[in-house]
Amino acid sequence: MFREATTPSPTIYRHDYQAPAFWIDTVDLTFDLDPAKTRVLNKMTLRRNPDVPAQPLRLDGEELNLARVLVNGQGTSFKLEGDQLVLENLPEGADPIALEIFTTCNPSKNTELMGLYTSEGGFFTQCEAQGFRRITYFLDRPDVMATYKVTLRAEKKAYPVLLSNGNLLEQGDLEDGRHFAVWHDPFRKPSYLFALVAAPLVAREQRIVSRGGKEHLLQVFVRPGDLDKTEHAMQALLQSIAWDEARFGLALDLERFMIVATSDFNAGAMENKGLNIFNTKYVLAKPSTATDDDYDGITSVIGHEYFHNWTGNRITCRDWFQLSLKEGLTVFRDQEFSEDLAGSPSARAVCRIGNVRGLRAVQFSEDSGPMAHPVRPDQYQEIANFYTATVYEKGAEVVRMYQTLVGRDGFRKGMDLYFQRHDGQAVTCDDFAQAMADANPDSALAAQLEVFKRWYSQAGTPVLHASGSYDAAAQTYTLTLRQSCPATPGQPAKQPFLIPVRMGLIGRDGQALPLQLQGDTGTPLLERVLVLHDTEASFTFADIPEAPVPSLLRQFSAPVWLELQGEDEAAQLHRLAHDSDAFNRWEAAQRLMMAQAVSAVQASEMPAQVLNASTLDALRAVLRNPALDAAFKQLVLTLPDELEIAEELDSVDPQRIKMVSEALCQQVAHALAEDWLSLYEAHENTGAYVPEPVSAGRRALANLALENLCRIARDSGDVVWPGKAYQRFKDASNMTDRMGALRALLEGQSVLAQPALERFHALFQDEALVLDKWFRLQATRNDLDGKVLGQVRALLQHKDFHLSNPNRVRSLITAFCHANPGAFHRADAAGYVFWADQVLALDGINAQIAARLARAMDHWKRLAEPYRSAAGEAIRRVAAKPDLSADVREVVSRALQ
Ligand code: 0A1
Ligand code: ZN
Repeated sequence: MFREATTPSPTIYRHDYQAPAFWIDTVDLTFDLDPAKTRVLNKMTLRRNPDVPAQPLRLDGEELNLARVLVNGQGTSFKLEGDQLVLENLPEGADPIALEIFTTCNPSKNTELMGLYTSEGGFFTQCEAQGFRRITYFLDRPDVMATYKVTLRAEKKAYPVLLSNGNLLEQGDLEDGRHFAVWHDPFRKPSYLFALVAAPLVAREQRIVSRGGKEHLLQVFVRPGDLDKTEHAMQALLQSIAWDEARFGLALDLERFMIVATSDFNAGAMENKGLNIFNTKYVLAKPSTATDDDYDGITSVIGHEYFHNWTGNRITCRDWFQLSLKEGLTVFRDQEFSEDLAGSPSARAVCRIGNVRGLRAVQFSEDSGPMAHPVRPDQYQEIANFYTATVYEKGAEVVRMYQTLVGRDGFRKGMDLYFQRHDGQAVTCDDFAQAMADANPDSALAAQLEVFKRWYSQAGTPVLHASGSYDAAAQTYTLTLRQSCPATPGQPAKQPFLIPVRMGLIGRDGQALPLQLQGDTGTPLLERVLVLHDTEASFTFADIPEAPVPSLLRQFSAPVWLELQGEDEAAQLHRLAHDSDAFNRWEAAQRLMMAQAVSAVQASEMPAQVLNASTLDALRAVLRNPALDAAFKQLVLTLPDELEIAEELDSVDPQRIKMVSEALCQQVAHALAEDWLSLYEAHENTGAYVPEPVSAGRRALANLALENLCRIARDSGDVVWPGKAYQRFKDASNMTDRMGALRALLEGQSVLAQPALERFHALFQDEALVLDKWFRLQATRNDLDGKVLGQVRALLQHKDFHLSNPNRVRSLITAFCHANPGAFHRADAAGYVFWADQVLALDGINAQIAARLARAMDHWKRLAEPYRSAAGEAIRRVAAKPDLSADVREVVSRALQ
């Protein structure tokens, strides 16, 4: 489908929100499903909104063929204005109005995968945020909530399963080999939660009885060959249901809860009421095809979509600027769910560290670039571009801060009040904040609610500057906290944020010192939460017998950069050795390594060694510490990567960073050689595969050790370790170990890497999700010989590569441009030429996927020459395309501003 040469898309502003002029109460949809021409009959009842001045009815529609419009059963005059259907002469006073609209659309040509589309012989829908308008004319906005009745008709043999939201009322056969199903969803919902599926699927089913004695049917629908990969998804769903009841008192409100997996999907999954539609990546798993990370991803996404049933569906968003109301809250809930499942304090910390790493890699980076926006954005051109790490992950940190400020019980009270007030409504982030504050009137949150709410309105990552001074005579320690926040697009100056700082003080012997704020009379605590709500504040602790080492921002209690002024390496080493907070212990190692990596990048000459001896000794001590878990050790020894190092620099030379990162990896491999050997031997065998944290940690550590042993072999010419890695690759009983061994061969630049890749392809050529891994591995491999771009180009021609499949595009093209900086940023500009070619090619197929790829250039202005000029040229070439999608146009024009 071709777009008109563009008039630039209008900007939508949050402050322009107006309630709709009409409400839609009921929708009765009938679909005659046909891939090339699907007929949609839409019968609605409407009424005027008495609170809004009288005006014509303007319905949204895109890519529709309009055949008929009837008002109260009669023909009527109408206009088509741009994408809107305008009805000016609706009868006055006689509510409700019966409106009937008949349209057709072409699902088989819908490569954008928004609205109704076909995939692998089935029909699927995706309506968030604005896909429903590609199905029928509608008030396609989240504050218009209706009840839906849906009749589906389709050929029975080709589409044996017919699903929509809610409860099945009726099904049966029709003439000519067709059949039908009628569904009714008793809950009022916005159009973005509508869904239908018609496809040749089979289901894993389970019946449960909830605490209240109600029966529910749970179903996971997949293609027939995939049924053996649905057990984990069903388990995760059962755990989600139990967790939401136990932790938040929120029960399943539907007789039937369905999950459907599809291989063609723009995002991870979608929380349509009672009919969640998932990317296969977040449903299908068995030990031979899925890694530990895949299993964890499934648990958290199944949880996420299920939790949306309350936070998103029962209470939804008034408008799309409030997206974080449902997304930030639901990400927080899925993170808590995963932590609660992980169990032990150490496994919880491993979860938290993983989430913080993700946040810093993606959201902090977003916040320092041209797409920086507040958690509640003020404007957008294309809402699809605002399903971001800021709205999701930073939004989740904001919700976490409520919990930190009011405590777990206070947070539960706030949630209870939120549902008491707003169940069934479409509301705003302010409504959530108010419920939290009102439920906790004596909290720091309630006292400073307006300051706290700046987290929603101000973009940018605040910097928390901390400095401490010890007064030996007075036996006091004074901690001074000061904050600043860099300018972001459209927001040159910021007001102070409310920053909860969870902290402790560590004595010389490594023990926690009791904390008594001067003038405070309560029992001293070993840990407390300080609240900074001004630009600067000082906190003095009494009865401190010796100069302590502060441990600040424990558990990463706020999404800020922490700068510890005047702190020496000894303090970092002390925290790494003794901090009772596992997060800060890990953080100490990261800071030590990062500081030395950054100075190696900035040094006029590349130093012989990146890390000093004391850091290496400390890392070795972590590896040898019997009290620490394998998973934690693996995280500590995961070195800062090229993207993380780049984030610390004002001027980025990607090739220089690549050299330093490579030197860092080689140094750690060699310096800890003995340990890698003994760790590998101690952890290589984890027994029968079970996806749970303890054995997963052992697998992760064994794989890291093997990678280091193969790196050592690369320098010494040893063939034993690559041989062992190849053997392990061949014999692996699970995908985690198989991928680990394959990665070790690639990192070790072994001659066995290529045969292993070929064997991997041959083994898994019928497993789409495994082929995605195969493409991704090759796109992200360490580019020591400068050949990766050529190989990626060649892979575009591979018979298994399809530009129309988002998972494949993300695995090859997006992974290369976003996650392999050393291969992408080439002095000859070939990476940028490739990027521009691919963005332009994808833009004609799927604008959302193209826009995501386009963001690989977000930070081009920080590149050193010659990269910067070449990158600018490539971006301008994309921007010059006249019929560019609104999605990509918004991204590239912001980048060029
Ligand atoms: N609400 C979903 C995310 C989602 C957003 C847009 C989509 O369309 C392309 C699909 C899914 C979630 O948070 O899981
Ligand atoms: Zn979500």
